[in-house]
Amino acid sequence: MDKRLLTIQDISCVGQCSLTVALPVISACGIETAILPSSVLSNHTGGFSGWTFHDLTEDMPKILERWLTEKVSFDAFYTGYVSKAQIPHILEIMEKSARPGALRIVDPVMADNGKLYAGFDDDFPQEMKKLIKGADVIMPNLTEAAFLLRQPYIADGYDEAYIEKLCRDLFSLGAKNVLITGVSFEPAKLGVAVYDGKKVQYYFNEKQALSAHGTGDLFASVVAGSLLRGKTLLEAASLAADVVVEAIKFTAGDKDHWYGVKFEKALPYLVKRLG
Ligand code: PXL
Repeated sequence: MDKRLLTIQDISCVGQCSLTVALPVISACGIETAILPSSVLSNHTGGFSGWTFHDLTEDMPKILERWLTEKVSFDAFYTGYVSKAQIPHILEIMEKSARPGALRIVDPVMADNGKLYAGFDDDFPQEMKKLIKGADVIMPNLTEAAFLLRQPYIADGYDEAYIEKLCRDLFSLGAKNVLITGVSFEPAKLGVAVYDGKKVQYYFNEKQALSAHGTGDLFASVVAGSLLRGKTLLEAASLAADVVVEAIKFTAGDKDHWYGVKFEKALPYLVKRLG
């Protein structure tokens, strides 16, 4: 039977993030992708002056009930931008519709650059720990890692010992593998740290001048799709970082395109790299 992944995150109708990235990217990886929209927004909340927000929490148990009647099941779950109230529903979905050995991939989307996103309460990071416990892979950025561990956010000037302690502390929240994004030990390089409970491994690229919205979702989607294609976590993370760099290169220089990255143009590169 072919692998089927369920991704749970919002539809930001415009803005190249969350489901409008995850669905095409994971599909391009050759993986059947089912979606459960957590909410529908007119546009994402990062840089626009406002947005509409339609919450879909109430639909979650009804959708699960239908799926169970139809015997729908999944080989993997990948969660992104969700609300506090949705976490118990998501846990139930993962429990009741998992195929044997199903992967739980959790991107604890909530914050960046030292700040929680608009609409997330201070207690959200502690609720997110419920999804992290039992996850196979978690992918916080440095801000999210700090919020989860109730530590101050350190933007730069840290060393390997700091990152390795973050990895161990996040691992002790109950995730089997930890992937930290946005790691940089020297100004010209940006990369990721991957920890499996034994050793921390790194992958770096040349740092791009443009820091764009939606790159976290692009990264996480490539990781999810590549893992289901049988890549190791370090291979998946390295490919995902390379795809993000490609997408940024297509976007840089277009001032009108401030709201996201042109990931569509990096899809042929992704497909080629996956073979
Ligand atoms: O890219 C993360 C994300 C997802 N969904 C919505 C967002 C954001 C980040 O701001 O606003 C609605």
